[in-house]
Amino acid sequence: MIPPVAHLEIGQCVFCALGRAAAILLSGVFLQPAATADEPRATENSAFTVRHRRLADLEGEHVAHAIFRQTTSGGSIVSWGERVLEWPLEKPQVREVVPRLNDTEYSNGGCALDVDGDGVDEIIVARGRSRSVADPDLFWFAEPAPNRPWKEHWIGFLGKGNIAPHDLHPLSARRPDGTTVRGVVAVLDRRQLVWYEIPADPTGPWPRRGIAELPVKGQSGIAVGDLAGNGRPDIACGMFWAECPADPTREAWKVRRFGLWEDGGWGGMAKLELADMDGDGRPEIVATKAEIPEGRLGVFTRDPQRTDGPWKCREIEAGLYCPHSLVLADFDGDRRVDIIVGEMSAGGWSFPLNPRPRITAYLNRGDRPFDREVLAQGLGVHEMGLLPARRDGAWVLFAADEIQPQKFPEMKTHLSSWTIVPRNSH
Ligand SMILES: [Ca+2]
Ligand SMILES: [Ca+2]
Ligand SMILES: [Ca+2]
Repeated sequence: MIPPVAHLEIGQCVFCALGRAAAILLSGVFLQPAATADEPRATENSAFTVRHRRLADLEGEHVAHAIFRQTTSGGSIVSWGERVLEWPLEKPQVREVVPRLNDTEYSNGGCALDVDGDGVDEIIVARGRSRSVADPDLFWFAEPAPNRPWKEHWIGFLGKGNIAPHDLHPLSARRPDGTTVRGVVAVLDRRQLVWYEIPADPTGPWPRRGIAELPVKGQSGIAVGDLAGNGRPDIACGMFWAECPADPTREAWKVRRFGLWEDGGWGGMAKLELADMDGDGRPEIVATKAEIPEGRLGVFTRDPQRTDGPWKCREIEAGLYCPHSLVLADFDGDRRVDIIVGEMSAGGWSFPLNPRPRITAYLNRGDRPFDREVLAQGLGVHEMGLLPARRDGAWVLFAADEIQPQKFPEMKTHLSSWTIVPRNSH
């Protein structure tokens, strides 16, 4: 049994729903000022106050990923690993929406996407055998009506072996005839970039297309955006990016390297996000070395004089432990995009336990060094997410840690949220 969620103070937040012109009023997770030992004490120099709330204790259950989903009533947090769970934001008590199935588990990579265009997000994720998600199939899961059991739809067989997508992301591109192709891009076996197109009848199999085999294995992390500056959705993965051609369904995608992180094969296992960090109108690639101790955080900027060469890397931090969480937004409201990074308690390989995993904000000060502030300490996070922006200027992060019971049987899974309130908003 999962204990019920602790008391939550329900607040109001406003955000733009996918594809909707009007903002929607959403009852959000807005937490009572119940400080825990996990939060560094705010000082008069702190940019934020932070309120932590444990949403669920899941004991030894494996949670690979938690994500925000747009629902009919506003939004929810959805997690997957051994099964699929959901916490509606207006009443954040856990619901099992897809039960366990025989010795199968769900992939790290997955996304929320409105597959059928009704304004409500479905979940797209792979399922395969055992914790390694071997021989995976890709599915989308839909809630047919509020509080009804979810329905499973098969998309396709991804392939044999331990190739489950570490990352999977929505991808939408225009064809030369003006029509739009919608679907998802996934990285298989940390090397193969493939995409699946939503067909006219999304309940049937989805056509699959290869995008590229990356030149080096061990690449992960996906971010999608216009990196070439021609309005098309390019795909960054690991230390490479694939340039979307004029006809994304018929022409070849060109793969280039943007970063030189190697680290004996670990450096390409990144977490990536895109944003215009310097305000020049072009996106940068923000990256962490997600899977290793001594992980780095850097901002990669394309050199307009060397369009084919590696991008300039501005290193922001070194010495992070498995920084497998990276979110970008203007957290302090000064119109510059800031960075929040979260560390894990234990990576998936032979590394020691991290006794004090941190969630750290890096506040963008333009040409001056980023201001650094530890927001929380003591609970690891993996694939941390961010709820949609609120009108009151506060932000809500949420995440579970990924336990490694084969090495550290005492590790337990928790789902938590952290409300961070900029001091200058009050
Ligand atoms: Ca939908
Ligand atoms: Ca820029
Ligand atoms: Ca800022």
